[in-house]
Amino acid sequence: MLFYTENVLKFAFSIETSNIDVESSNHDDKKRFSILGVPFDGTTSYMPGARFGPRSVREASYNFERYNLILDKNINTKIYDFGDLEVVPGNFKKTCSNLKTTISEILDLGLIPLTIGGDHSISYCVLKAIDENDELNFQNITIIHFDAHMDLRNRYMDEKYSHATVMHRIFDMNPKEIIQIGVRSSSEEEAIFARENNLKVYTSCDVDENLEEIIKFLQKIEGPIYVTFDIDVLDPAFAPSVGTPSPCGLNPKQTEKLIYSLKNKKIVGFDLVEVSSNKIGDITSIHAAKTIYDVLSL
Ligand SMILES: [Mn+2]
Repeated sequence: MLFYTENVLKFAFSIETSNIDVESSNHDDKKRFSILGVPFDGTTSYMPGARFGPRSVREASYNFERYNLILDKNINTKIYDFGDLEVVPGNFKKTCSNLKTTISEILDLGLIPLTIGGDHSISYCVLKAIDENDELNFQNITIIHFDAHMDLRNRYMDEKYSHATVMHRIFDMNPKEIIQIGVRSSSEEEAIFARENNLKVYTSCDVDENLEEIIKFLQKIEGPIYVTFDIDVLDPAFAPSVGTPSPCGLNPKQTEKLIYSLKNKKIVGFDLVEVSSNKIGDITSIHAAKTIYDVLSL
């Protein structure tokens, strides 16, 4: 790339993907991220369009400065944007297989996968690759799940793999703990499942009333963390372009504080899903890009 040029098809701050050295991301000073878009919305049940998420979020990423004033820090980690996964529209199984293979390759390069969806079903495939990686012990990983929905159904419309079942599939893989934040919509069956299986659930009301307590809880987490962030955790006033909007959600100051509470934590992966913006300047994409920016700034 020439000086004074930028490639808006790649996330802001990313660098050339050629000549990546294989090295470990285990030490914070060597923290390096990959970005991969997954333009798949084959399991969406209400508002389709998450296939446009990766493109819209990348475009919106150019709104932000390399210097994060709030954290008094420059984004100086290496970020490689590999573009979008080759998906098979309408076919979760084939798309998931491609995604798992690609994430495995990214992990072998010693990069932390940062995935832009796509509907929420894709998070399972990213975590499946992490589960199969020899260097990461899945049973030690804490999953932090930002979402309006629990996504804990065992099956949804008789489908095992869906945006609505993804957290049940991840639970089945036996992570150390699942923490849900911002939820406000679930079936009774999901609420009972969460209770019986000791999932830590902070509803959107809990965030309103006890934000500082939740932040303290997150700061105490030990060991590796994977974050799956459904943009519909934000109130539809801030994120209207989503697959399944749900009112009375979080505001961006709250999610910002919650993400910043993960400073100094060992994040082994992050995904941001369900953005279905399809126009430049869409507020949902801007908040999604901001969230990724916050993670890159940590
Ligand atoms: Mn959701």
